[in-house]
Amino acid sequence: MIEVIGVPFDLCGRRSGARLGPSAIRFAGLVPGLEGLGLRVKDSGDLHVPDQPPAPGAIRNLEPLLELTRSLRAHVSGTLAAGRMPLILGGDHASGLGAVAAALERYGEDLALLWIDAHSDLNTPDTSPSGNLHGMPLAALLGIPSKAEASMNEGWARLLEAVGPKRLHSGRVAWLGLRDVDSGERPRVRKMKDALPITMHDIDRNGLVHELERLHEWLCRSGAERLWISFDVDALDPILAPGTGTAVRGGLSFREAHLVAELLFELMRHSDCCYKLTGVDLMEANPLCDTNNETAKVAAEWLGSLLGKTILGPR
Ligand SMILES: [Mn+2]
Repeated sequence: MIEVIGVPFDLCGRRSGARLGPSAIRFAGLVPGLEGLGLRVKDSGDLHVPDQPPAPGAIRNLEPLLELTRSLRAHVSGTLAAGRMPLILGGDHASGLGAVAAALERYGEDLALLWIDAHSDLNTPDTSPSGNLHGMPLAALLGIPSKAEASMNEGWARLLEAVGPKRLHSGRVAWLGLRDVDSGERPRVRKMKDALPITMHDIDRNGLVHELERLHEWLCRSGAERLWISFDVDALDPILAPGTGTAVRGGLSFREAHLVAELLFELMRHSDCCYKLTGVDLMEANPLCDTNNETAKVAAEWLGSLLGKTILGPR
């Protein structure tokens, strides 16, 4: 059973509008599409999110994110405990933090994270060029400390506390689609020797299938038995998916994106696959930047491919 949870929150991104993402993805036919694959889907609607930011503190809109992270973490803990697979619709990328935190709390070292994104999201308040928390969720999950001024560090520590007691191990993080990594993030990615950063350069150079095989082998070697996939629609090329606040050219094509989803499904459907899909989030779809809801349509179709849709039906 899949549980769809909308998180209409966009106070931690550069532009507002991603709060409309969950509706746009539902309008694109997500739920009937999944049901058409024979999957059981429970749509829990949208989580209540804080809509009015309080006076800005040292980190912009930290307070509403703290509240959201705690409530989403509690909700998704219940989803996982009930044996359902959470499918989170965002929202800016910070809005999914509580969901991955819930999986981390439940599975610990057994959890690996595939971060499909143009960005590495490894900033902390001291390295972020924009100060926007949507570029920091992975740093929060890893527990990377902030070395900024005291009030910022204190706010950051409160966010790490909201994530929970467990920290993601660097050997449990893979990226796919990287192409816009800030100068403060690059040394962090390089330092994470046991992580797997797959950049657009790697995909161009070696081919997507080769890179996915490398991902599969890395996952099996990691020992993690649970996989969470976080998909930021800015991983896609903006020609295909213009509806996002942080578009970066040179992203995955329509066919490449579907190949990622189809191959992951093919690998994970085998009972002897060493890892199992435990949750998915689909973030940063912003209908205010979109054309005819194209980005949400691609997102809904992509989720269909990840969960078993193929061109010629079941094999
Ligand atoms: Mn991104």
